Amino acid sequence: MPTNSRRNNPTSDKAPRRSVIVTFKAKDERADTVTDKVDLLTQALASPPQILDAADMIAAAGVEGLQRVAAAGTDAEGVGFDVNLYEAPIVSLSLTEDEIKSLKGNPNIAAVEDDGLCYALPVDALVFEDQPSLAAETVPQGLSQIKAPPAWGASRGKGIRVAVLDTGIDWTHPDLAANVKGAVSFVPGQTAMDGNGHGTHCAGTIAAAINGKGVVGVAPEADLFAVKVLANSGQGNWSYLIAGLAWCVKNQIRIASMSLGGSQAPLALQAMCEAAFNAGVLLVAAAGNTGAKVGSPAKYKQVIAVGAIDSANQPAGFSSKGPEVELCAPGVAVLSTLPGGAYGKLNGTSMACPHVSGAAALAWGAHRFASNVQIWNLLASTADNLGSPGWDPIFGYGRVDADQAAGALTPAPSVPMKP
Ligand SMILES: [Ca+2]
Ligand SMILES: [Ca+2]
Repeated sequence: MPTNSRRNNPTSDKAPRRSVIVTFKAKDERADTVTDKVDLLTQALASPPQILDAADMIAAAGVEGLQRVAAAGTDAEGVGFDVNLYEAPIVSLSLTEDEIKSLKGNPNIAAVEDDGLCYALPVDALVFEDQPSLAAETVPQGLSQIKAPPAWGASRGKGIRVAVLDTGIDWTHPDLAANVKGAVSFVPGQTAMDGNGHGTHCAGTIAAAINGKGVVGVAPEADLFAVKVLANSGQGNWSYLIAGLAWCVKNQIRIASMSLGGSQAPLALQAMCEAAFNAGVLLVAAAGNTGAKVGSPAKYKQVIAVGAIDSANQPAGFSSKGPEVELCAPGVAVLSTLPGGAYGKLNGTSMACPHVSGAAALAWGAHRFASNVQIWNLLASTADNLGSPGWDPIFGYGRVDADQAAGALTPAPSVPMKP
């Protein structure tokens, strides 16, 4: 069980509840500048909410720990999360209409927004042909395309902490067991074990190990953390993602890989992304699979929006485009790991995103004292241009180039994040 279960009183009334995200004013701007925000909520509500401190959720470590602690997850429906960051004073919880109405008039509170759903972003079913060898390492085509293998002399991303905010990771997979260093679930009632396949696939693209069999990831010695914010169904609440990002900030995660998105995100998510970015986390997200507008969180300036290309460097038809696109990477027929020791190919900007996360881990492994902004500048300034010269709304600054990003001298030229 996570620690710091600050309120544990089951709600007793039967009025219908819905999940909301409450953003408090900055502490010095509140009517009550002293009381903790969870205590303010408790005072304002008839029935005390059950709130967990997002950052204090304990990640399991080691194989035994993963099996023991991650198996717990959060056990209750209706549990909320407290984000204790100055820039993002956010609490998510389930409330009745009367409670929502009363909080909207509370002088300590900036906004009460409806929670909503975000989604994993693969576009279709699995393909199981072209299984990798059990006797030799298979380098997926996309890795060659972004020039990851030539970078491995300089960096394999050793020890760089990468969080996969997704459906979990199968940490028993032979290609992932060595690199999954922790797992935590923000999905009530579900453990961080991947019951979907999406998170395990993304994790393999980032850091499948060099172990003489199966596949290899872009940064084969990076440390992976399964931060489960999507249920096994492939969808999750925005509040889980906000809590997962708060956990990343407090747990020294360098790169947050978000192969997920949606269209109606609360403003609290943007505040959380800004806070995480300002705290030094590099945020990478799938642009979206609608072929139209870039979704959230990719569209935020502080988040790298990654579009998808095929093996011939043509844009994938499903890849969302627009002024927010920052980089592109392979996202068609991407071979990676699947639960149960399996392998398969998936399509989607979900698959493009982890190529960039892995390249960022390689760059950080070669430039260990760089900031997230400097890593972004390395990735953007060395990207291989595709399409029209310079930035464009389909490929962004171009296809990520892991070899150049890891090998380039710092400081790299400053490149504006979009839009
Ligand atoms: Ca392998
Ligand atoms: Ca962006």
